[in-house]
Amino acid sequence: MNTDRYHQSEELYQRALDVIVGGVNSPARSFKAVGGGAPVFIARAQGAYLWDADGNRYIDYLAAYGPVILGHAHPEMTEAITKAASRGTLYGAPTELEVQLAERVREAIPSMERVRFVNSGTEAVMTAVRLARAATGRSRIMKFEGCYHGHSDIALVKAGSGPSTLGIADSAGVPTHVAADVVSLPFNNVGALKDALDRWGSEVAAILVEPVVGNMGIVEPKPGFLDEVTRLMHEAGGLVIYDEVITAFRFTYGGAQNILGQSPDITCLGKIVGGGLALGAYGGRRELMDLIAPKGAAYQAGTLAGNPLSVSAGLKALDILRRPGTYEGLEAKAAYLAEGVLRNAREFGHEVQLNRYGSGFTLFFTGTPVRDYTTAQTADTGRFARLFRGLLDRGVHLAPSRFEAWFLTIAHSRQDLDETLEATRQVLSDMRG
Ligand code: KE4
Repeated sequence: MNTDRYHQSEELYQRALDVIVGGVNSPARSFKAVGGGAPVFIARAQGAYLWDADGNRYIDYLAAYGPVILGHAHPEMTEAITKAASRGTLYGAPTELEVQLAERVREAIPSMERVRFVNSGTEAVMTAVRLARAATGRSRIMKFEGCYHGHSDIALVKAGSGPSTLGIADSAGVPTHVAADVVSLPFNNVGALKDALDRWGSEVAAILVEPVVGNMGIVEPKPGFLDEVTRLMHEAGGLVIYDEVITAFRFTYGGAQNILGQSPDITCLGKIVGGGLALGAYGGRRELMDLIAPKGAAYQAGTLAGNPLSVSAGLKALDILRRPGTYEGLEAKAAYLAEGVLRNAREFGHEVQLNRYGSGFTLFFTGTPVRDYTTAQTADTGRFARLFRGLLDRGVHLAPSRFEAWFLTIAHSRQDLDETLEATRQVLSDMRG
């Protein structure tokens, strides 16, 4: 690491290590998966840019793992949050704002006939699983290897994102009887699901699905796969939970389910729907959701659930994202950048796969098409780390993991993309051989 360039980050990292475990509040932010050492500590952000504590500017494709689709400190967002804060940030009582956001979410994602707001994607998924167990009277949960659904116990069995990146497929501290309730399956493999349901179909409460996977890198469902998942699960008496924490409002003004023609029993939201503040949501058919307290017996609560500050940010985010041309513009930027990155990689003889879906893409250093976690794991960690570091030194910030995506925002300009392509070209040229 070029310590002059990163001197303040190095200093801050040493201070952080003395008081925050691993120096970070989320393992995903550690640079462990890209050779270790100090992550860059960010001092401020604006539009498509981050500035670190040393004053270095970065074109940002991390986008805080997806939520920052509007770019940083969007002026209308800053105004909305400031105004909301001036009215008090938390009442512990219902507000019209959360009704408005719930109505907007349902209008965008009709399968969410009833909605509940929580504070994170983890909470949304954790509660959706509890709801599915309450609705079916069953406890077994199925999920797909390499997918990540937050850090609740049931989710941390063969998880994606951080745990995969850090090689912690099953987290310490998850009781064996909890892990035993979870069946992990290969994504895009109907046969494996059929076999699992032949064995456990009568015990299964639900299956967790990232409809377009973001946590093993971007991986699309094969044609017909999601239809089969729903058909087989319903035949077995289980429910389908779509984890749209990354995908909701990322690819369209709604969920990936809208694009893919799906209608899951329960949907989980996070990231973008909170406009960059702490907000998650889950929702589904009325008769299912009515099982949640105070109407039903399944409990979910939270001091900050649906708080007016986060909800105000969420409403403003949806206002801006709803404007005509938003998603077409994001898609065009991502296509332009992805094609350029792929062209550069091939020009210098790198064996790569590039999976793009809408405004997110992942470059895998492998000659194997990436369709599931097994094939995603063939991506070379060392080469990704060299790309990551080389781009960081040239002012481009990706997620520090081969299992994440490059995310575009409405703030990225053509010049940003061209600067990124020049930096990528230089790094991929240096990486030859
Ligand atoms: P949060 O609890 O981090 O808000 O959401 C958990 C979650 C649930 N479902 C999906 C599909 C997710 O991708 C996530 C969180 N994503 C990771 C990165 N892919 C967040 C990064 C981090 O944990 O710091």
